[in-house]
Amino acid sequence: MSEYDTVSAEVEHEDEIPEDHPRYQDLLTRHRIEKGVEKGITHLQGMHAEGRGSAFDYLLGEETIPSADAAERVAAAHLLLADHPVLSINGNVAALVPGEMVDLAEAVDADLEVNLFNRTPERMQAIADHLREHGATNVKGLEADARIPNLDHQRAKVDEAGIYAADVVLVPLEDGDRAEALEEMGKTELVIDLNPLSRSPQVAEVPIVDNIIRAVPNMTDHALELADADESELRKIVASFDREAALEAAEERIRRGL
Ligand code: PTJ
Repeated sequence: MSEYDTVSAEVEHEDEIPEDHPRYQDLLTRHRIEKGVEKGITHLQGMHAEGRGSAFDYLLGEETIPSADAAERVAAAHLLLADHPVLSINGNVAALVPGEMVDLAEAVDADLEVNLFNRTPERMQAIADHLREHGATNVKGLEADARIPNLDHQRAKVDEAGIYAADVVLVPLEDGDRAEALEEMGKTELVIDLNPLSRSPQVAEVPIVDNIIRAVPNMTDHALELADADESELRKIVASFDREAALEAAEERIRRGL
């Protein structure tokens, strides 16, 4: 199939997208976001976010670059070392990688917490149900009995026993001010974002510049591989990470294809 062959926009199920299509991952991603909007999980703005991500992914070569793979291993080590790790879920994350987030949570013994920019009770419930359909047993975020300080919008609403109490938080696909506020609370932040210049990866302890569709399963693989590692080995992996170098490597790849 050539890059210019098309796939019908009327694809009902993702199995209908041919895996040998040169833009398979992009088509799959678009399809999942579209279904997410239809199911009331993903906000319409999530489509814009997806379009931005897709452009960066195209420039990255739609592959996990070596610096991102290294960051995913470091992120797995952080999650394994944490006392209380939490994986934050928004409408794009829920549509793109629901089962994969459940698998990662299981591998590192983390909580899943729904946290939305465009928060409505209906979307909160739809996302929690969607995660449960994909195997989640305990979904946090609906209580919203605590607030992230210095943040004056809906994303400040968190569970006291979840993100509020977490020491390590995975923050995928968002625009930055919550990432900054969480950092001010002293939490270790792991950020997945295809745009290395976005505020969230810029403030993250571990910026992961990769498509979430590839990043999350790869983090789970690293976590399973590191499951028997002792604490000193995990600490060595964490200490060896250079966040500036990881951001520069991603920017170089995007700007110059290097
Ligand atoms: O579900 P809600 O209500 O919480 O809203 C979620 C969105 C995504 C709409 C909201 O957080 C938002 O507007 O985010 P931004 O500001 O568009 O930022 C999203 C970031 O994610 C951008 O930097 C994109 O490049 C990046 N991104 C988009 N798709 C992917 C991605 N990064 C990794 N993998 C992707 N598939």
